[in-house]
Amino acid sequence: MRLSLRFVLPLMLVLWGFAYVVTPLVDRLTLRWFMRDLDIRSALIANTISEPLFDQLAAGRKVKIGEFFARITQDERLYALGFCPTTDAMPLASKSLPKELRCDTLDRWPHGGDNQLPSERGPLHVSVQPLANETYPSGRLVLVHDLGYIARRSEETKRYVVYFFLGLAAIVSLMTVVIAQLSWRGWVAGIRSLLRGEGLLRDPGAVGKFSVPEFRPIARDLQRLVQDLESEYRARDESQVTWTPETLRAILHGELRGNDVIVVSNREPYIHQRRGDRIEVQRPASGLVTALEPIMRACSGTWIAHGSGSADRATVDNHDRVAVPPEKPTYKIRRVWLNQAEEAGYYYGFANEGMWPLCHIAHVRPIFRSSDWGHYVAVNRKFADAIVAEAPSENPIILVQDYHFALLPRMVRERLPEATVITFWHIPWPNPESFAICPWREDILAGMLGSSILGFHTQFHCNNFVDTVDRFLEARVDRETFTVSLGRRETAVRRYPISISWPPDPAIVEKPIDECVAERRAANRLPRGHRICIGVDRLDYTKGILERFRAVERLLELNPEWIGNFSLIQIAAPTRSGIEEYQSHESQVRSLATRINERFGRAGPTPIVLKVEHHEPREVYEYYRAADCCFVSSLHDGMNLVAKEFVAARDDERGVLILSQFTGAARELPEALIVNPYDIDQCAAALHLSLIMPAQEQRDRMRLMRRLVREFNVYRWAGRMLLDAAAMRRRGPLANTVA
Ligand code: ADQ
Repeated sequence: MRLSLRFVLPLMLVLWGFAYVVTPLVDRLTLRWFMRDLDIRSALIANTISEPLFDQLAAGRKVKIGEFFARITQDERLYALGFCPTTDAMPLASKSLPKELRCDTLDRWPHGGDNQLPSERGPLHVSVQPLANETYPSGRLVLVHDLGYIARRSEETKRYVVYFFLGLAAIVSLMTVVIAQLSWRGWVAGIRSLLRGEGLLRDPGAVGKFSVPEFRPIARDLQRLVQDLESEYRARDESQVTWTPETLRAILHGELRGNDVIVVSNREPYIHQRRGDRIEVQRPASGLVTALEPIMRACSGTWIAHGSGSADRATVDNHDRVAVPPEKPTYKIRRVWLNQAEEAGYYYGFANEGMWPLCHIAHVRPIFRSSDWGHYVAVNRKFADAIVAEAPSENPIILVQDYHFALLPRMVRERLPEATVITFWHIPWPNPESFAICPWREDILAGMLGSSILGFHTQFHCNNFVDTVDRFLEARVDRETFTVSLGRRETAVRRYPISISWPPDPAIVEKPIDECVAERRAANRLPRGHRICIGVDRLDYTKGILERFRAVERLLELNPEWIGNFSLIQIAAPTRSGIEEYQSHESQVRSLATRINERFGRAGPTPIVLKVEHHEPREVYEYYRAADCCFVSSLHDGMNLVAKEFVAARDDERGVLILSQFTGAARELPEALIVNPYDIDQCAAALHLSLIMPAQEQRDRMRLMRRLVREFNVYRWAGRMLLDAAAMRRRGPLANTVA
């Protein structure tokens, strides 16, 4: 459409110009030229015939003059000829002389004028030339030319001009199209690359070869200048940017030229479950899914994940794909199927009994079985196959998620060397001594170093990773740029603190706070005025649920006024229940809750309300909005999104966040009451403080935390990674050319 407009518009413009401007102009010009020619010609004829004419007149042979004139007018253009010896005589003329031309009316035809005379055979031109001697001092010669040939020639000229202009129009239109294409693609890219110094560095197409060595220093300076300008611009720009799905889309389409993104994670964002003869869609309780789902909605593309739902196979197409979100599909899930042995070995075994406790250091021993490792390797390869099959090009952007896929980056790099692989590690990275106990530590590190960018939530985890590589691999570690080079590939290790989408979905925060408080109290049979603290976690031993309960117990010991007036509502999503350690943790959590409730809850509401079940986000947010405080007591947590969700839910700027110092979130939210979850007395004091904190102080703290979550939302998290990936892709060719 755009192309045809570019072509047709100039064409129409030129034709319009031809019809209304050029044609009349050409007509007027040619007529004037011909008139001038005819006057000159007439003067010439007059000169030529003056002598024979006067000879005839002197000899008195007036009759012969008619014949003489008739012979001359056999010429194609000269139509008639006449001579007026005096002003009142009859003209001596050829028979064709029009009757209107009489000797007494010749003054009407001034010399050099536009002397046209209409006739039956078309317009005629009249020229009156003085032709005198002593005998006829006022003699005049009348020459009548046929203007028909002018019209014929003018038509012919016009025809050629039409051809000329049509040709010109076609050329102009084509050139417009070509220039438009060139200017947007080639020229702009060319100028950009020249600005970056590429043009000076190498022959086009001859990657790695220098054609103009003497320009190299200039090119390098130019490059540095452009890089400085770019980073300055970006730094300035980022501080002013409001990060939204649109910003993210703009980055994707502008900086990355609309490249489709492939996300790979173990957990899928939508699970289809069979309930009787119905199929239900479930959203899993997972921080990773919470963070990445809004990104995929913004960017579209493909999300590759394990199809774990009982109705997952029934809902995919022939290519194992399903479009989601179900209410308004914007991207697709490509499901990878695992058999029971694979799931047991890769997911429950190596990932969750080995890597998870290894990285969290939460006093649960990692278990490493070689059979689990075998499945872990095989499943990583299976996902690598899926990525290669789904890749839309040779150099896609692949976002690999988490500790389930430590080997995947390298496997993908071997198959798609031009791909940009961004790996994000959602859990902590331990110190080298702790990591050292893993029997396959070198394989895991080398696998991760297949990434172009490796992201962690905090700088502390980046440092730990780089220290670990330095200790166990023959790799070059550059601590200034925070890059690791293994073989010929370089991996940038970067901090990207994850977050949640902002603003929160209006549908989950629409219910007024008062209603949320009333409904949640009623649902849990708690009286009016009863104070509530909320805990929201997967039922995982790293989340410090036992420590949280102990803090409640201590609060009631130290401040008995809260007995019967306060409850901790613990929403605990069942997780990894196939693992023994998790089963034992769940029973510990249940029995501790029972013991504390028996101790303090006999007379009225129990101090701990334990709800071991999955809740939909809307209900979780209602709890956040109904609570006086939210207690996050993780023993170790990469970030912890519950803390950020609680802040986002409190648009009334009330409520207190109690936050473990061992979460990544604690580094971003110092206005929370920061606690050591192992210090039970400190946690009890924080609980007490949260219940008596003045409204103004709650507001001051909440306002600062809300500002941070708004600015550093999940779109910024993804946007920063994609911008770094884009910069890396731009620098890629240069990195090979400049030593
Ligand atoms: P998780 O360990 O899953 O994430 P977290 O960041 O707290 O932990 O996210 C949990 C998510 O699940 C939240 O969105 C929460 O609302 C939801 N959720 C928890 N319990 C629920 C329940 N009972 N019902 C419904 N929803 C529930 C991992 C890392 C974290 C890191 C995230 C993201 O362990 O440190 O913050 O990835 O990178």
